[in-house]
Formats: sequence, C-alpha cells, structure tokens
Amino acid sequence: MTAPDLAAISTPSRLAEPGEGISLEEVQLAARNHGMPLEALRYDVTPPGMHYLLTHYDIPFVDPSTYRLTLGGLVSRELSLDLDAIRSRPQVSHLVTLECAGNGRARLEPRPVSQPWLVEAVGTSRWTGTPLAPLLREAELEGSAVDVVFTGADHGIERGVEQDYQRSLPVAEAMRDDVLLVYEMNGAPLLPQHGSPLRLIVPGWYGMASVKWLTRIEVVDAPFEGYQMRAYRVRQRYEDDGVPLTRIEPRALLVPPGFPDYMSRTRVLRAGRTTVEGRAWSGWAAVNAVEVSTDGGRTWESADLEPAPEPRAWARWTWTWDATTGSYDVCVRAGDESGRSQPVDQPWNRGGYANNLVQCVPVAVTD
Ligand SMILES: Nc1nc2c(c(=O)[nH]1)N[C@H]1C(S)=C(S)[C@@H](COP(=O)(O)O)O[C@H]1N2
Ligand SMILES: [Mo]
Repeated sequence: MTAPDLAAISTPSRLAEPGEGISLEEVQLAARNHGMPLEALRYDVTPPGMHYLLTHYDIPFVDPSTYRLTLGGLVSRELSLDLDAIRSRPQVSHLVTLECAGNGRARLEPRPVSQPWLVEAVGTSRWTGTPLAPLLREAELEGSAVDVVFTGADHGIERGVEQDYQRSLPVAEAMRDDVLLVYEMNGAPLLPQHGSPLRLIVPGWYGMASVKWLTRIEVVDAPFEGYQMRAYRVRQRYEDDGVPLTRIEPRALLVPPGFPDYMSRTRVLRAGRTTVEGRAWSGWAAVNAVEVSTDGGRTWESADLEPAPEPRAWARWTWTWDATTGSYDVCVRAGDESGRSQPVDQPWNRGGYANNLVQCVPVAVTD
C-alpha cells in the first residue's frame, strides 16, 4: 500500500461559502474546545470547569514525576529543571483574563472555517507559578538573543505542516516581570486540559502566546517564524504578510438577561427593574468606559464600572434597566484608556482574529 498523502488529509485554510452551515468537523472542535457559559461572567474568578478551552491537537499526557523543562539555545548556561525545582523558586500569583484571538470568529461573514467561537472564548483565573525573567537571567542570554521560543508537548498537523505547538516572544516581552511559568490554577494543580504540569502565561496577550504543556524554552538570534507565528496574523488575503496578534482588544460581555428558550436560545425577561451585568477587559490599557444599548446600538447609556481587581483581569460593570414589555436588542461595548473601543461593524480578516464586534442579545420582555 502507498502511504496516504498528509497534505490531502490536512484541510487547507478556507472561507465558508455564503449560507454554508457549520460542518461536523467544526462541531467536533467546538465540543473539545468549549467556551465559557456567559452566566459565568458573574464570577470574579471563573470556576475552573467553566473557563474556555482551546487545544489545536490532542491533550498530551505529561507525567509530572518524570517531567523536565529545558532552557537552551543562545545562553551561557543551559538549564534542566524538574517540577520540584520549579516549585521551589519564588512564587507569584496573578489574576489574568485569557481570551482566544479567534473569539467571535463564527459570527463573521464570510466565516473563516476554524474553531467556531461565538463570543465565549474567555475566562479569568488566578495563575500561580514562578516568573520567567529570573530563569532567563540565570541562564544568561547571549548578546545576539532576539526571540525566546516556547515548545509544547502536543503534536499535530495544520494546513499540511506537521509540528509541535510553538510560539515565541521577543526578549523584551519574555523578560516582563508578569510573564509566568505556571503550575497552579485557582490554587489547585493545573488541569490536563489547561497545560499540566507547566504552562506559560503572558498577561494581556491573546491566548495563543500562553503555551501549554511547556517542555522547552530556546533562545534564538532571529525572529522565530514557526507555523503558529505566521498563522496568528491579521490579514485580508491568505497571501498577505499581515500584522502579528499580540495584545487583547477591548471587549465587554453581558450575562444574557432573564431565562432562555431551550432550542432558539431566545431570552425571556419579566417586565420590571433588573440589573444587567457583565465584565469588560482590554490587554492594552485599563477599561474606562462601558455603555449599554437596548435598541441594537442606536442609543447608548453609561454603565457603572467597578475597578478591575488586577491590571490584567476583567472589571465588573452593572446597569439598571426598567424593562417594559416589548422586544429589545441589548448590547454592550467597552473602551479603554489607550483610546481603543469596540466597532459596530465587523472587523473582518481572513483568520477571524481580534474580532471585538459588540455583543447584542435579543430579549423578549413579558408581563
Ligand atoms: N501547547 C499548546 N499551547 C496552547 C495551545 C495549544 O493548542 N497547544 N492553544 C493556545 C491557544 S490558541 C489558546 S487561546 C490558549 C487557551 O488556553 P486554555 O485552553 O487554558 O483556556 O492556549 C494556548 N496555548
Ligand atoms: Mo486561541
């Protein structure tokens, strides 16, 4: 028998045809990589099983008792550490909101065929570990160091390219004191699906940078151009060079008011005074404005914004609604101190990334 053609097995990057439904393969990805139910926006810290998940390939089995992290490449001193050695280093915790760069993709038209996120690819956790920078200093980077490459234990094929999941950070970003090697999530050991036994957390950046099942760190003398570095770019056409994704664009989400119809998912709310609530975040700067609309974005009112518990965590907001009977389209949008805000028209790009189009929820208010 001849060997099957891997390039033919691997689906090329494509856009859905007009009106083309979600495929079984997209549903298969969506079931593995679930979003955060929006009612979980009520919690400061997302309960672990409600945090979103995104794993390109399989969740690898990494045995903590034999686990080692190696740090090599352009360093004077190579390091190889087991989990005890990592755990005995200075411990730091940060509350960090993580969001997938593809959040909102399935609502784009035309739809880039990939993990079909609606808007719930987000969650906030208390991540505990040890800062990366002191380890890099201990290893002593050579003068020619440009990028730090992080390799995960997971392996797969994507658009015809067989690979380990790999992402890099420029040296200056890798040396930021809030970039952590994490072994605990919300005070418990990392769960397998979130990168056990050790993952990177890059606060403020879209999730793709926070490499799970981290096994190797390598310092290199040129910008790393691995598959995931070329893939996570905002481009209009497949051939374009595009702009690399880094920090999270501002977004606010609301807890859908009232209760849902099982199949249509339409919300039903009893008339009267109700508190509309949710969270808002940005990886660029503090969120400084949240506005709510009940008429699909024609008119807006300011919501009350609470201070974020930590700089890279989401902030709670509330808005009081005297809801009278009728049909409404309840929307929310956020802006941050850098002047960034959320568009009312879809920010379309070929990969469906950084799409922070405002969220609107149809609500039927009844007596
Ligand atoms: N090794 C590895 N790390 C990874 C990924 C992956 O597939 N493999 N997915 C990335 C992406 S795209 C996101 S959005 C986050 C998701 O983290 P979570 O599953 O813990 O929410 O992990 C990132 N780290
Ligand atoms: Mo992601």
